Amino acid sequence: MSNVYEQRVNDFMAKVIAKNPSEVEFHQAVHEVVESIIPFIEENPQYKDAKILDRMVEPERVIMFRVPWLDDKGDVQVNRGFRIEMNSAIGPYKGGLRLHPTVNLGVLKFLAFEQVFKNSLTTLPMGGGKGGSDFDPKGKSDNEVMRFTQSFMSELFRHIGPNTDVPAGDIGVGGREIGFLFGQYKRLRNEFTGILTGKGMEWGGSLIRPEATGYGAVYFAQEMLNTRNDSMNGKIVAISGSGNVAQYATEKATEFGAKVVTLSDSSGYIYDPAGIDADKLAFVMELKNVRRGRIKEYADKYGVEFFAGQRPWGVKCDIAMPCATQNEVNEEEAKTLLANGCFVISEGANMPSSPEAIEVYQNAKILYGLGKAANAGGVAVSGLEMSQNSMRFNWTREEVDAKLQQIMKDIHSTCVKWGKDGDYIDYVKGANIGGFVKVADAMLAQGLV
Ligand code: NDP
Ligand code: 2IT
Repeated sequence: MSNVYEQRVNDFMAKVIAKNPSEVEFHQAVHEVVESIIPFIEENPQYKDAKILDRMVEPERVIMFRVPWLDDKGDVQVNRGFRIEMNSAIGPYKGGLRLHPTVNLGVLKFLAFEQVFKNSLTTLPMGGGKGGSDFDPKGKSDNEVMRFTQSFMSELFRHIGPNTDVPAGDIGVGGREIGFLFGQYKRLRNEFTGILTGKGMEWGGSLIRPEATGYGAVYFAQEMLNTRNDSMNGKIVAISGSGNVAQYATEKATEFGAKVVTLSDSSGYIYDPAGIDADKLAFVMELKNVRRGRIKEYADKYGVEFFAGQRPWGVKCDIAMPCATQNEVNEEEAKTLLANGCFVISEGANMPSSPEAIEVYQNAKILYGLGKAANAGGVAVSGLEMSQNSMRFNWTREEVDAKLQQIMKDIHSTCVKWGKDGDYIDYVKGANIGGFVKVADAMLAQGLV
């Protein structure tokens, strides 16, 4: 980047940091985007004159609220709830809810900001939002989770709606939580409408939504490999996490002939050099989704190694798929991955690579599919769930999967269109500019809002 652009980026970031002190994840997400966008808007002054970027880093609305609930002992607990309504230029706010003790305003603003670009890339009419709470679902009973989610929805319901804001799942929010949230909304409003996605099949859900993020991240990896006349077949894959995204990334990668050798949770990772086949994955799904146990049990059951307190990036692999959380790959780990032969990164998680790690990938010109492109399959199928709810109709598994595959191909093409530089495809630049243009043009058309 030229010195002039670098100065502009630094000036812009200084304002963002001064205005949003201590929101370090938000600064990181904005910095990555403005590095791509500032050179672009210098050449496209209509965006610069209308201060589109200054407007995009300011949420349209932030809702913060008290969530009191009773635990099983009868004691009062108090958590903080949030919904960040970031941008509605191209559709209703759309994005997940995260329940994790690390949730705070800065984390959710980073996620909501990323979501604006990601949703634009899907080609579907969805704005960007994110929400959640610092509630920790770990170790809580079903009844405690229900009481918490009912209290959370007792405030959130007045801010959402099928044409206003449509939340979904994220870390700590799966089918169980969406069910409780939906039930409470219906009770409060006396309305059966598509105000959440990720719903159960019996009550307005879409086939393939649970699978969509993980499958989509594998489809995106496959698209990247296609550009080098290569494929997933025969590749060794390291995956982090063992939740929704990691599980279905494992399933699809295995179906495509790859061998997935790691999974993890916040306690450590398992390394299974023989590969996590369908039977072993069924065990993981029961362990994580029903018994809500720890991944270490996999090592005990299958006699493989468990590495306590470590992340899986030291193993030999061709493809790495971080599917747990933000900043879970640092510079050293990125270097280790590359030294061990890894040449494809497809991010199921949001912002899992640190800025220094991204620099390592980019300098080495490996295939780096960043989260807002690679993991957009989840929200894309959420968009398809909204369409099906509006039509009061359901597509088949094959129909939804075909649409998901086409969307991932289209996202890849958008990244190539805006990010191709000679033989190299800069997916960061491609996804950021590709996501930006549609939202920015809509904002220009809608006047000063
Ligand atoms: P889940 O709650 O189903 O699983 C999360 C997994 O990540 C668990 O294995 C969890 O381990 C691990 N994890 C979470 N936080 C940490 C942490 N701080 N350190 C180490 N491990 C951690 O969530 P999802 O699979 O839905 O989400 C995973 C990632 O994918 C997130 O970044 C999310 O934003 C992103 N994403 C999700 C989409 C979706 O549709 N669900 C769509 C697009 C992106 P443990 O159980 O020990 O906490
Ligand atoms: O980060 C994400 O894209 C999600 N958690 C999914 C959002 C959604 O609305 O399906």
